[in-house]
Amino acid sequence: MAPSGTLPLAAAILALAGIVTAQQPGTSTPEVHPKLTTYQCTTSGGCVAQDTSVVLDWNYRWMHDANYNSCTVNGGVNTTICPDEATCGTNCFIEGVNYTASGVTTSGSSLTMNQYMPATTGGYSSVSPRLYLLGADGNYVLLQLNGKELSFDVDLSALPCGENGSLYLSQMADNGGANQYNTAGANYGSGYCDAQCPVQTWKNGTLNTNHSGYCCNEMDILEGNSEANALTPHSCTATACDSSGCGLNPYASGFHSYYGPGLTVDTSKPFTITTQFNTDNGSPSGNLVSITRKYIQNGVSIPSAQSGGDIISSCPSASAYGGLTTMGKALTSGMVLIFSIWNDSGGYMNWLDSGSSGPCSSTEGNPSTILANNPGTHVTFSNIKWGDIGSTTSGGSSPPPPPASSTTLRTSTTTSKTSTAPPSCTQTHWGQCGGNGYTGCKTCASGTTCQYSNDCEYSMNISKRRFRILIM
Ligand SMILES: *[C@@H]1O[C@H](CO)[C@@H](O)[C@H](O)[C@H]1NC(C)=O
Ligand SMILES: *[C@@H]1O[C@H](CO)[C@@H](O)[C@H](O)[C@H]1NC(C)=O
Ligand SMILES: *[C@@H]1O[C@H](CO)[C@@H](O)[C@H](O)[C@H]1NC(C)=O
Ligand SMILES: *[C@@H]1O[C@H](CO)[C@@H](O)[C@H](O)[C@H]1NC(C)=O
Ligand SMILES: *[C@@H]1O[C@H](CO)[C@@H](O)[C@H](O)[C@H]1NC(C)=O
Ligand SMILES: *[C@@H]1O[C@H](CO)[C@@H](O)[C@H](O)[C@H]1NC(C)=O
Ligand SMILES: CC(=O)N[C@H]1CO[C@H](CO)[C@@H](O)[C@@H]1O
Repeated sequence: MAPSGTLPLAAAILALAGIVTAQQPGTSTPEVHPKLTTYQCTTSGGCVAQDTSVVLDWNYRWMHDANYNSCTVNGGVNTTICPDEATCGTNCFIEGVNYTASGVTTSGSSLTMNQYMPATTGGYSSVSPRLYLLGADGNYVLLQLNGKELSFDVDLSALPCGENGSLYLSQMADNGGANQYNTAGANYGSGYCDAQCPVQTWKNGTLNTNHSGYCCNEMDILEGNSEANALTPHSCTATACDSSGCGLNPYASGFHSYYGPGLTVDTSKPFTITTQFNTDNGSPSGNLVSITRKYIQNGVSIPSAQSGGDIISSCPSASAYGGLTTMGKALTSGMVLIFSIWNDSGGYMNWLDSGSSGPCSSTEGNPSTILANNPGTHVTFSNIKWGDIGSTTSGGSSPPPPPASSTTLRTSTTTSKTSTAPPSCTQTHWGQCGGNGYTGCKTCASGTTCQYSNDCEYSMNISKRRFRILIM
């Protein structure tokens, strides 16, 4: 039977964990963490499988008192049950979750997360899971990535405009903030923090009576969908963060034909993303000086869109927070690996994939549009590996050499857009407007811009979508 209400949360959780098979049916759920094999790699020893699993965030769970009354009400708490931290900790029990119903499935080294799941009442409900990587010891795995790299495969083909499939790091406590009021800790997904300093009902799993935020360093390795992606460090002090961050998004950098379905990084198929945290002395003890992004697809290494590589080597917006040096210290002490899938009913995820950030219209990220067209929208992360620089992938073979005439085309995109052309000409839609050695007309017809097309030509766009279909 359920433990009496006089037991502290500590004893209650232990009791729940010990008697899961004796719970009253339908009133509580055992917490069974889905296994997700990950790999730690060294240059000398190769990659070694880790006994890891994922745990769903604390806020997604049912918390109730001994009479099965919910401790939470409409975004806050029932103040009779939870007048203060100690009483709340004594009165409340937190439940396990059904991971399948929460949109989470794993198989070997692969994790799939769904935005929507069929509802028992018909239709769909938005489940939008957020998960943390848990070690066999019941604490979060702390990834120490300063001077190291992280690689994973991702399949974003089923994530349309408006979705945000994320794999990122936050500097959470490895025990989820477990204390005398919160003995469930990391095993029940407590302790979330990030660089938006979220104000949560529970802070570190303990009632947040004064509604204070919980700021921590956040390293967004991937926030993306099939149309756009961003790599963004967000450094923090104890009480404030670089909330906007200094992101790297190929589309926002002007490379409109680099990332997307059928493009150079073809998001209609899985690909590998490697992110390297480079230090000034090349070792994990050095200061973080740059972050490099690499892509491999079909075993072939994909050259960066920009000459010099996709690299973040300065972060002006973070100067008040110690910039990359702060992030390097967080990566040295260790950060928790987080997976999530989001939609955005307020802003339609325009910050990620619309306007100057991506090709999506400002409205197609409306969750009701996504639900109508893509109720099965999901993201799959697999083969997560971290360790010495160069140890997590075979590197990918070099791409075939491009035709000699196009070798420097990529770097000339910006030039072709901005260079002034003879004023007497106007190029027509789809006409060439730039490129290596091109000296012809570069003036765009009204309503069009000159955009990188492929390694052979540049052309005027009619519409972004038709333009992209043409070059596929
Ligand atoms: C709060 O909890 C008390 C005690 O279990 C219960 O009687 C009351 O109905 C709850 N209030 C709400 C708003 O759920
Ligand atoms: C978990 O949820 C899935 C999907 O809703 C359901 O099929 C399954 O029976 C549930 N498992 C348990 C143990 O209740
Ligand atoms: C993804 O986008 C949503 C909506 O803007 C945002 O709430 C969420 O924090 C983003 N993910 C990460 C990892 O920041
Ligand atoms: C969260 O808990 C950890 C571990 O107990 C602690 O180090 C950290 O200061 C706590 N953070 C907050 C904001 O309570
Ligand atoms: C909020 O409460 C916590 C713990 O009770 C305390 O450490 C913190 O200083 C408080 N913050 C504010 C802004 O009052
Ligand atoms: C061509 O692309 C530019 C930049 O993306 C956009 O502002 C313009 O509206 C497009 N032209 C047409 C006709 O769609
Ligand atoms: C965070 C967010 O905006 N989530 C929304 C996802 O879409 C569903 C509807 O499909 C909304 O209810 C959620 O609020």
